[in-house]
Amino acid sequence: MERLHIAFFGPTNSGKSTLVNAICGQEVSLVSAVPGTTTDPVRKTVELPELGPCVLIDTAGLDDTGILGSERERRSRAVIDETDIAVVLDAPDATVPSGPVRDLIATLDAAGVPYLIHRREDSVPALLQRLAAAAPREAERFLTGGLVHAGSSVLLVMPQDSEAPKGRLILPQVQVLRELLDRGCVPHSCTPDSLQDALQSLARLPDLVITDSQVFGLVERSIPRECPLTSFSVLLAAAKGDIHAFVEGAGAIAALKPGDRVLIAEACTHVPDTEDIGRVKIPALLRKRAGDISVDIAAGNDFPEDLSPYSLIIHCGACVANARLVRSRIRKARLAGVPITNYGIAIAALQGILSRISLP
Ligand SMILES: Nc1nc2c(ncn2[C@@H]2O[C@H](COP(=O)(O)OP(=O)(O)O)[C@@H](O)[C@H]2O)c(=O)[nH]1
Ligand code: SF4
Ligand SMILES: [Mg+2]
Repeated sequence: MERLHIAFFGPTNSGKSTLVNAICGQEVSLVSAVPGTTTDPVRKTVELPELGPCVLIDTAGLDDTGILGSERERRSRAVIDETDIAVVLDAPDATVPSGPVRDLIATLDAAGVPYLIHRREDSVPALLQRLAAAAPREAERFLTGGLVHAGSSVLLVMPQDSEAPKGRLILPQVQVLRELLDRGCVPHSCTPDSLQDALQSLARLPDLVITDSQVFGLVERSIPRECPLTSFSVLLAAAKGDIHAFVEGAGAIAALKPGDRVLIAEACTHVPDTEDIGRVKIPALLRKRAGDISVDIAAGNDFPEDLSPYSLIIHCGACVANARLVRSRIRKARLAGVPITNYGIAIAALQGILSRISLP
């Protein structure tokens, strides 16, 4: 289940950090009467009885230059992209919303982010109740959607190469595995090297094969045509974002030509390694297809304001981000008229096997 992202916005010293701390019942952010104590957004993962699993995001104060001012405010504004619901505070003496708060509200409205106004005299339990009533809740969806049912035999192909973290599986693999168990399916797993052995050990063909997208082509060639095939990133793309927008966006790969610019957008700032899918593998595949294209990387919050230079945006699987963030980026891409796809879909398109993929 996705954590509800609740962000707290307001002028400096309006009491954002105090409120976040009161909700958590512990010191999360440094509270001080000195303006500007909270410089970077501070995230706190909490489980609230009224709201379930949440991420509370305490932001830097809006100052008199409004939300378009400093770098610090730019970072606060990037928070809007991942906000499911905002809590807006104002200066204690404000009787009508101050200029920066009006700007903020206009920005939230434009981004389609619901918000509540909180005043100092309002109690924390009352705020939590209002949040619970107003928070957008997505119907709980399965990553594997209609691709499986109770009793389905599912083969998971999971390379454990140098990119795989030592001693554990990555989150999408763990999530899918857990979901299959919850749904009464029978998951089997192997690495690409042991795929043939795995198939032979099964009494019948699996009802579904889910592979890491990096070895999609190899797996596709190794399993019978009638065996449904998808990838972890396709399942995640469908849960986080808009699979149809991504499939449509992947159509732009065929039109790429030398000199075009492609943006690789990553939702987090992980430390890339020599086999990094977004920084190494996808650019290599694109250049093999389209010649000398240039590739820009935007990590974490550095998603560019101006998307017009790009012929295509390829977003990561967003494993540690929420659906709201990916959807707001899809929205920005649409507004700029730039096609957007994601890693899993792009790789499948580059390998000419997009039509082979079963969508959840
Ligand atoms: N009286 C009163 N003081 C508050 C309240 N909330 C915050 N403050 C005080 O206002 C100052 C700024 O609070 P802080 O939470 O750091 O504001 P932020 O800049 O918006 O994060 C601190 O001295 C707090 O103790 C409140 O509800 N009532
Ligand atoms: S959020 Fe994106 S860039 Fe970060 S680890 Fe997950 S898929 Fe990779
Ligand atoms: Mg603060």
